[in-house]
Amino acid sequence: MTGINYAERIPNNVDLATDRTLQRALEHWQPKFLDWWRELGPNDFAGKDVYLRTAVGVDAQGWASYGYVKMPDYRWGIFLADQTPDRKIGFGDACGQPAWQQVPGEFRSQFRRLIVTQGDTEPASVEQQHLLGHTCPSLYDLRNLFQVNVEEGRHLWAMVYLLHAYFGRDGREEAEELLARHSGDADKPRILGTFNEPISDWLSFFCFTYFTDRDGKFQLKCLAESGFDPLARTCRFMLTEEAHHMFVGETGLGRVVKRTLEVMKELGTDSPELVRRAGAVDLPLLQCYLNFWFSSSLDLFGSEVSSNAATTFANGIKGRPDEGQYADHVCTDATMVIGLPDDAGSVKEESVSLRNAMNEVVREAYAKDCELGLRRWNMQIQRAGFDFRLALPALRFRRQIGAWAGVPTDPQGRPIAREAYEQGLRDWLPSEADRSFVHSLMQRVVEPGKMAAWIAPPDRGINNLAVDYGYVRLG
Ligand code: BYC
Repeated sequence: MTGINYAERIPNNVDLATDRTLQRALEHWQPKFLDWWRELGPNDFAGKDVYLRTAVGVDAQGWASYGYVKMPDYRWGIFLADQTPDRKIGFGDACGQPAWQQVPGEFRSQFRRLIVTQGDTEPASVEQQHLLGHTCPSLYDLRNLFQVNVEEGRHLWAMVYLLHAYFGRDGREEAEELLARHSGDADKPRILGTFNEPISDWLSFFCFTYFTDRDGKFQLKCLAESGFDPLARTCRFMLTEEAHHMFVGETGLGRVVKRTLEVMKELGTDSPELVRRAGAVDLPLLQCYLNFWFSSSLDLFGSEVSSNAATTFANGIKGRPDEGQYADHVCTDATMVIGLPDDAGSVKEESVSLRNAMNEVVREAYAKDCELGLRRWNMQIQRAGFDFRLALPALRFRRQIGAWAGVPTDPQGRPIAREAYEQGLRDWLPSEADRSFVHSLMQRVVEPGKMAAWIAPPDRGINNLAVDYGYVRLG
């Protein structure tokens, strides 16, 4: 089943042609998707050739081919990872029973809700990045933005396929709604908070692909464990594509740090003001951006104590990332100690059932993964001979969802007075002046191989090509 059929209107490896009703329904949705892409996808670049990768198989090796494509001609399709023969459900009350090939009726609405939430984030991110192409720091980066965008479009297809194939009329209606909600729309916003935040500069884009796409990685890993096999297989293949998005974020931020350190060395100072005057992103400013996007992305894991999370785990709907690494897959008796705010403005430790704490388990694993990049960047800073250290704020900082929502803490997670918090936010988050400074750096650079002054070139190009390759033909 690894081969993808590109002869059909909708490329797929699910034998779509054998189900005419489903095929027709998806072919009916396809032009609406294309209309949405033209309106809210990358603005103004529809006629340009972009050096993109396209999936040609679903096995981990050699799954992609590269070539110039005009984005509206990208072959969005339906690609599921190969079926694991005799796969068993790996967690929850049905642990050890055969995985489901259809949605069990009693879990239908829970599955629908998760698939819709997952699906909603994909077009949302494309909408958030609608205008970014105009201020690209290089052709290399422009191409990476577009690669991320077309693949988020494909991830939307992945969820729409599940809705159409397994949820009947409700599913078709939900698929329409995925194109009707829009990021930041006052009346019909996207479902999750972070996906309504504007991404109007490239520093935000790199933070988003570092932090928010990494939430994607963890949520997809949870769903890749699902007892509903088509969902698990879809997510497994999405994870293959997702890795590049996090690469864009990690290397993007690493290149910002590198350039800033070069400027600091040239100037012989770490003065933020002088670094800014020299046209680079000072490290305290980068720290503010990290604070903003990390704390926003933490909310995407839901509440620390969640009956939804307990139910989806118990029912075999959503597992933990890499569920196989745990010894206990049922977790009926296990507990977890969680720090919660108490009435006296302090922290109380509470032992809660592990099933109810599943969101926190995943959030903690995510935060650990986020640390890795910071360690690398701090090494760069240390090697350059500067004292500054970047740090992630605590999991409780600036939360809008869960037990810590609206509870004022400092970036170390210590509860503080509201006034001190409001005052502190001016230093901890990007201010209006910071954002306008970052916007002032966003000058478009499109000569092959050239980079904007605030970012270092990448170590290597795409698919073994040179950094100065013409990744997007703008002529
Ligand atoms: N903003 O018990 P609770 C990606 C809602 S990113 C607004 O606390 P639960 C990507 C929640 O929906 C991955 N609302 O949490 C990245 C619920 O509402 P309802 C996306 C929020 O349900 C970059 C209520 O609060 N995938 O792929 O255990 C680019 C109480 O819920 C938020 C998924 O998220 C929020 N931040 O878990 C492109 C996977 N957080 O239903 C793509 C699917 C919670 O009571 N989703 N709420 O009205 C899920 O697994 C779960 O829905 C959540 C929340 C993890 C989001």
